[in-house]
Amino acid sequence: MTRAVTPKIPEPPLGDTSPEALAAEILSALKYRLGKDATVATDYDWLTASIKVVRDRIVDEWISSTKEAYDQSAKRVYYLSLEFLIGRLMRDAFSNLGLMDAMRQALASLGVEFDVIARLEPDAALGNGGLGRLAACFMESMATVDIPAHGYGIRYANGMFRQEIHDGWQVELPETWLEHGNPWEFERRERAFEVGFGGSVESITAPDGRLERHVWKPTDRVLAVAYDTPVVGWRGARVNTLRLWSGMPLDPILLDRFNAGDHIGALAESNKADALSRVLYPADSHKEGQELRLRQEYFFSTASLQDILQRHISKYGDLISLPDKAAIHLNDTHPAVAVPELMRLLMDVHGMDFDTSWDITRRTFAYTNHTLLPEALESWPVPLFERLLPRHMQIVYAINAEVLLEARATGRFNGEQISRISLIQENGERRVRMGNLAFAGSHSVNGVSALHTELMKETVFADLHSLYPDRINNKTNGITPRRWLIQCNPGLTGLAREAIGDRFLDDIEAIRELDGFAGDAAFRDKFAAVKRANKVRLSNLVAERLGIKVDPSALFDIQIKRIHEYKRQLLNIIEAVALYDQIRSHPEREWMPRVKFFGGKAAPSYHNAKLIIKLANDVARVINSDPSVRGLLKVVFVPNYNVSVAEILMPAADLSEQISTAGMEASGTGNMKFALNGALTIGTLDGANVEIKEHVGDDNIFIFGLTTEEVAQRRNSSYQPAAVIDGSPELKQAVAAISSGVFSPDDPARYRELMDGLYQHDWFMVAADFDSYAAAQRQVDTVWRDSPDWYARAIRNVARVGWFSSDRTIRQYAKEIWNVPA
Ligand code: 26V
Repeated sequence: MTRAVTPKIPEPPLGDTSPEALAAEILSALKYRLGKDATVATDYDWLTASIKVVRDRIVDEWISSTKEAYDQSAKRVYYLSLEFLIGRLMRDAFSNLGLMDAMRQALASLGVEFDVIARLEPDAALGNGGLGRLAACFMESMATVDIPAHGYGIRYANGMFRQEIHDGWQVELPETWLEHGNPWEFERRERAFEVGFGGSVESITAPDGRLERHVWKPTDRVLAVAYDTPVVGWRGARVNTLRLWSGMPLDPILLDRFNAGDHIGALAESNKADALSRVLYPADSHKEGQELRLRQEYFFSTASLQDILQRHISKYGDLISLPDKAAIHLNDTHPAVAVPELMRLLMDVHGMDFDTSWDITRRTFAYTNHTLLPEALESWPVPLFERLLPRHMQIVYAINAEVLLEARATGRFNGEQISRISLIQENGERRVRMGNLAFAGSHSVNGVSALHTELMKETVFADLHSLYPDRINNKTNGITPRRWLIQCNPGLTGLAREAIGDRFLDDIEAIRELDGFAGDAAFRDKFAAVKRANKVRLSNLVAERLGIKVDPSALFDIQIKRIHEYKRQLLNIIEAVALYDQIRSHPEREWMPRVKFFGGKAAPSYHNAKLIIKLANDVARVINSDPSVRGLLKVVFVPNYNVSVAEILMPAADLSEQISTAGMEASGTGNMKFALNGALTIGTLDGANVEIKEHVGDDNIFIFGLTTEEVAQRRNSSYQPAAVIDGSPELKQAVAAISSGVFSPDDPARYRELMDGLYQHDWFMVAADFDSYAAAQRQVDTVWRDSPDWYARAIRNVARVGWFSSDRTIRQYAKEIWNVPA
């Protein structure tokens, strides 16, 4: 007799998602994973248990996403980035899986408030700014548009520093985000690769005297161990992997000796393995040429490549098909050493010849450039490169010979041009140019906005572009609408759903349908109410944390980004000072109340950036406490700007400050986040502002200042800032006030040099753009006064910037660079 087998009913991918079931699982996680019960659980325990419950649900889809890609022999994308500025993951994962409401209820039934534990989750701040945040948006979008992708980076024990403001000055403190463990990650002890440094290269010759191959014999060796974090796409579409490497000594007994180190410089000289993954270099577009940085770059590049090659070989047997099955993306030049490393692995380990290896390498890599600032273009002194990576130095020379041969063969380049194409900078100290190396080793080189891409062709890469005219292409940046609208602005999301339905949740460009509501008075009122609620939330936070009272009905004018002279926070502060002066000298005029918010970190070694932070705080103190201002102007510096702080500031903004010197901001992505949340932009024709203007329309953005060409012209034709300053009474007055110590009575000379810099060279054209900026600000006031008109413009901004979604950007990368379906 045969027994009837009850067919197994397949579980829905997420299992039972009722609040009751989730509550039971949370209790069980608390008990069996943390060894606690509800009576003794701390808020951190509830957080950890909740994450574990949701992570469990993710694992099935994760395994199946990975397996499916394997079974279908799908081409995979490998995104190599030294930075992933992720922020918190809980809201992201819960919301993308559609578990937000159920988890909220489940926790409430256990007496736990979701928002309270959500605030305890530390930000994963493994990045400095735009470049790192872009990598995080890309990871989420790749999972959303269903691309099998792996991010590769470093699991820094200390990510971006925590900024405190002491007496107006930035103080940097280490951020220990792993203090309470990281419930998202899976440690993969077995996924470990050896990484070598230093030593020498041996040439092996065949019996007939022919050179057979090179063998690198490194002296220092460490292990790179993988830690995996699942990345969930929208509606759980796919779960990809972010694999971060951690340094470990080859010999585990050494571990005890590793706990003492503290300072980057001291650690760099030692061969302590965990130094490699201890700190993120806290510099953004600012030179920090340290040996440890190059070690970090090689460490994560080789570990990632070894991992990729091992996966490829286990599936396909050999490496000839690598370019058909793997697209390896270099996020800036930080992983550019992967180019000679792949060459080394192909030639020295897998026995291929140079030509085949070079062909495979170039067809596999693609490179994105994120900045044209000369001081941020990476290059390494040849002696350092040679000492740490002697075999790679040889390979770089060999690649260079190949490239220069090709260039000379065209007969189109003179000596000067050839020297600019060279991977080695020869004048002065000899250095390896990482940009040229990445360019030469890739089949695609892209910029991050239309303007930036054109400037790449005309400036840094002009000669390489002439040699390889098909290589440079544009991929305008984007942001993930899940984090930057749906999660951070539930009020606006709800309002949009009411008005146009849910389609925009899956296809953000459908938010365009809101455009028709700009003329609808009832909708505008609701929109204004949502904005106000977001401003109230920010006001409460500022009152609580900084003791500053701001009026939510004032115009919220916000500039948040890394502090850098080219981003021109100084222009904004000087305008605040000028406005302060105007308000006091013309009390009869009808001033529109405004709050100027600033936020951002300065590189610890960047003197002027730190001074600008102090100035913002000094100006804030004076203006905020002056009764003659009658509350019409307030200045607030929000400390420790990070992803989570941005999530509160973006939805509360009326005005977005994007005021970099034209030609200097590669793209900007904050500009997109603000517009999507209903702020109007005041900005220069720089980076993606140009394209934002095209999308929102000239009437819905405030453009001012010199164009890129005009900046270049001025710089070339003896720009005289002193004459400009003397010719602008408002500017002159403001500069004089700052310079003479009005805002720094305790140290009147504090800003003398900073202001003298404006008089003497003003490289960033603060003076040249001041009058135009101030006029644009008064235009802002005029529009703000007509509130219905303002909100109509704000609604049009929301409706028209769906294109700046990282889903769109990623689809373009997929189609035009990686050749993968999306
Ligand atoms: C450079 C350096 C050089 C010294 C060591 C540390 C370090 C770290 C990062 C960088 C590169 C900074 C480049 C960067 O973040 N660029 C930004 O990229 C954004 C995304 O494409 C873009 O929106 C911003 O305009 C651009 O400034």
